[in-house]
Amino acid sequence: MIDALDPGGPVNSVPPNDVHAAWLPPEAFRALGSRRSLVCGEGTLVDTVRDEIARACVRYGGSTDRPHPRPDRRPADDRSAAGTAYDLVLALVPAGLLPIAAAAVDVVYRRRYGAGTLGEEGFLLARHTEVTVVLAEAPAGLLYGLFHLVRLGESAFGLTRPMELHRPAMRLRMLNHWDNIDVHPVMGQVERGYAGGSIFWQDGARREDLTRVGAYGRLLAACGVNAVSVNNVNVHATEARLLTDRLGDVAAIADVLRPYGIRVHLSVSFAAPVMLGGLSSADPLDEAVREWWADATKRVYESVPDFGGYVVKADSEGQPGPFGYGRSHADGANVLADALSPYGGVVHWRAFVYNHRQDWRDRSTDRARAAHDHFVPLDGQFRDNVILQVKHGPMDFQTREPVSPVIAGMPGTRLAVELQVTQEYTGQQRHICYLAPWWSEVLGFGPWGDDGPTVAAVAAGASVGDAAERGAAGDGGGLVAVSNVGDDPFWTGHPLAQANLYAFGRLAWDPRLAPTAVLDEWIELTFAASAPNGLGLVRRVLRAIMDDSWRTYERYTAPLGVGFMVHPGDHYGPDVDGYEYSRWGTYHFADRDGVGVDRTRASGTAFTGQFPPPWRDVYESVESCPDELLLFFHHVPYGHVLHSGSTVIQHIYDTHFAGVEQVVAMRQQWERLAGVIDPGVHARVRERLDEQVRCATEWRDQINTYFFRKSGVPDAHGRRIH
Ligand code: GCV
Repeated sequence: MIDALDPGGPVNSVPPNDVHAAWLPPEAFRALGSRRSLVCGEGTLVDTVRDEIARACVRYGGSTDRPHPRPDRRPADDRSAAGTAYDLVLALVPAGLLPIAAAAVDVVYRRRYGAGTLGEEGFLLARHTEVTVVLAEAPAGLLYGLFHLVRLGESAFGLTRPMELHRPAMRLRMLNHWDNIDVHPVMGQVERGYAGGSIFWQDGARREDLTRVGAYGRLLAACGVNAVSVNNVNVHATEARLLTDRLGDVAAIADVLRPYGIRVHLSVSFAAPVMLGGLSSADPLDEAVREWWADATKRVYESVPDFGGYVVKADSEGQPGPFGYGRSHADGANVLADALSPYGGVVHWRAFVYNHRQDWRDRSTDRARAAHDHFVPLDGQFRDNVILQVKHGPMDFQTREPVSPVIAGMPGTRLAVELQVTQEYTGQQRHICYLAPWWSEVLGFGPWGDDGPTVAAVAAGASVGDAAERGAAGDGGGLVAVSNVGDDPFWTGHPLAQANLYAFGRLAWDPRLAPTAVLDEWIELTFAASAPNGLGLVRRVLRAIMDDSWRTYERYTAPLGVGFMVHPGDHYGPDVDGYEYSRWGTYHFADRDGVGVDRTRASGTAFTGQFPPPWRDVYESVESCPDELLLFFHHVPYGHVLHSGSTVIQHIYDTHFAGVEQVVAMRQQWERLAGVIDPGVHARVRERLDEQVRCATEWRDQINTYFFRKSGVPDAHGRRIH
């Protein structure tokens, strides 16, 4: 828990005292707060930078100045009014006269990169004549520069530093909240939320006190997120009204997030013209419907001038959509896009459209194919301000899936890739599962092979390598993720799940960052208060526990990419046949001879044909298909020999025994931190690790027993199977 010091001022976004400080404990600001700094520039976000530094200075004895109001009275060198030299200058350029060090860095910047290179969000960091200088051309850049300094700590003030230019690879770095205003009878306050209630809504109303939302905005800015949608994509009756008579709630949230450069977006119902406007239809080609959207959107911008746009789940899992009127998803998305376009807003239109009432006997329908079948024929038909939001895998955030072929299939459409930070299928924040290694694999994947653009480049709308060199994000749809935050004192239920939220923001800013480096950053910031010797131990223990935790989770749950062996409904814990005879299109087809889904062109659903070369052929062939996806693409006998040399059945046994052993080892490692870190954090993680050991054991025993009973093949090592 933090001991917050707040000197007042326009920004009051430190979390309340009973809320964990996450990656911004006061100690993370020690290096900044003990320096003499000058902040040059005007505007809300520059004020935020000033307030952050001022707050740190109150605690750590530094000082912060504004430029002298009369430039002619400015000291001739980099000295404060009190006559002492500045250690740090953060400046918006061009912004009148700059202190000497900053002016010198500015000259080099212009010569080397050219004015305008930093853009809306970039910043430059340099060290000149013992002064650390951060320059930006727009206020958001200065804010991101500030948080970069926080990450660097003392090393920002080391003797020398080469000049660094930072710009985000993705222009849009967005979190979707699946938060309901009313408590939903089945899904609760937050759908798939594992961290308590919503920070925005409570029992049918907006929370009066939005301090927590401000603190959230501050955490998000510090890892690079710049957009948040505030309500569930399943839009129920009360939530639909956020677009009209509850707009004041949206405006109040936007006011609190604005000082941290975060724009608010809204999930809307496609049927809003009927539900809210009293029209008889929501047909996107009906003129009255177009006018209704245009009017409603105009009123949104009157309340929230920097409103980001709409998020839409249409014709999906019971949500209304254009199919109801015989129209295409391009027709549907474009009517909203036209309404938003005069104000610069965007529509995030989700590609998660599939038949959720499938007959399990029907072998001709394959849910994995659905998004590609529906959307690829529409490529080129969407307006420029439509962003098609595609889940990274073709199914639904299973522990292992191939990359969705839609990402390679729509060169004429802006695409955003959707990740899931909330751990719906990855242990629900009761299990430790650091997701950055997985996301990093996805973002670095080349849908056209190793020589083509990566998934990250498609989402960025530019080559990511180029973006780093030239500092130019393209006009891609960016990265979106479902948030894992709630009103839990630790924000994410499991304190270590904070690392996933942090890592999402950092990878959206720079997808090339190594997951281990991001984990280290998070550890250094979050545990900054640990004694210097303690921090080394914390780093060693957390890396031992977290680095490989996604693969550990994969080992003890559904094997070889097959997916959906979870308990139906709540999706927690094992239930091997729970979805086997259901309507959701989620089957593994295990029988006495083998297991897996035949998605080949030769004999199955032909899903492999949705991929461009080389993957269409790599996945098609049982010989070349990667082991970890084998059962996603093929139905194979239990005796099939993997590339690893093991048989499928022996692999299942081995990984499940190993997975549980690894969790037990994680539990032991954690004990090394007793007395080293905050006791509250220690106790919460210990309690969750106990549950992880229990649940992993249950997974192991159910999976192993199920496949032993199906196959009759004993474990080669004679271990206990029930
Ligand atoms: C918000 C999965 C989840 C649903 C979620 C849906 C979606 O099916 O289980 O809770 O609904 O994905 O992404 O829309």
